[in-house]
Amino acid sequence: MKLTFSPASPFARKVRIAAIETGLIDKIELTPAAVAPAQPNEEYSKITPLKKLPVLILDNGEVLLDSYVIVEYLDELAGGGKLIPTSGAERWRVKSDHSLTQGMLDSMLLCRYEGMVRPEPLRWKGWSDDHWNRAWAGMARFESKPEVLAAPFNIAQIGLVCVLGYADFRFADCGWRKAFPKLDAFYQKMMERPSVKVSVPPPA
Ligand SMILES: N[C@@H](CCC(=O)N[C@@H](CS)C(=O)NCC(=O)O)C(=O)O
Repeated sequence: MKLTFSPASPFARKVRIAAIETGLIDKIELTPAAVAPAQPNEEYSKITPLKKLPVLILDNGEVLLDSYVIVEYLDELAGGGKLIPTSGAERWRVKSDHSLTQGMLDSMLLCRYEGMVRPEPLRWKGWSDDHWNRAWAGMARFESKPEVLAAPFNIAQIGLVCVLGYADFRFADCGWRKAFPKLDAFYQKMMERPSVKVSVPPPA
């Protein structure tokens, strides 16, 4: 299998961590891809009309998108229940928390594009502030849920690791560690896992 990949992408990082944790990383070739808003990439658009990474290209040529689906696929391929509880209330709690981290990453990425990619005269501060506030409110939600931070290792925690790592990477001055000490402790603990440590985005 091939995973379209950039070390800067928090979504690709999530899949990489999930692949390591499920023992499938050796079956996956990380294929570098570069995509950005307002930059056409016809070759890549043939792989996915959304022109986003990551996608997983299966050995039979089928293409799975997006990171939310890919990690579910890997979990099933590894026998199920490794990162996502297989049934019951906990399954839906973990999936919902995973969705929350997904939305936080979407908002943070929009802030990044708005603040650093969009030409300055076209920027809309109220809009990016709104998106930043969503990500921040998501962090506050997780800070108030110690049971989520202490649960058996799961995909929502991986998503949260990617949120916090992306905050360090692109919004280094945002002050999340001070504002959210439980998330800070959580991140430090997660960094003890080789999968998390090896996938920290390189300095920009
Ligand atoms: N929902 C997608 C989001 C993927 C995404 O936004 N990827 C970014 C890179 S981190 C991207 O491809 N951006 C290019 C663009 O939006 O033009 C997923 O979970 O995989």
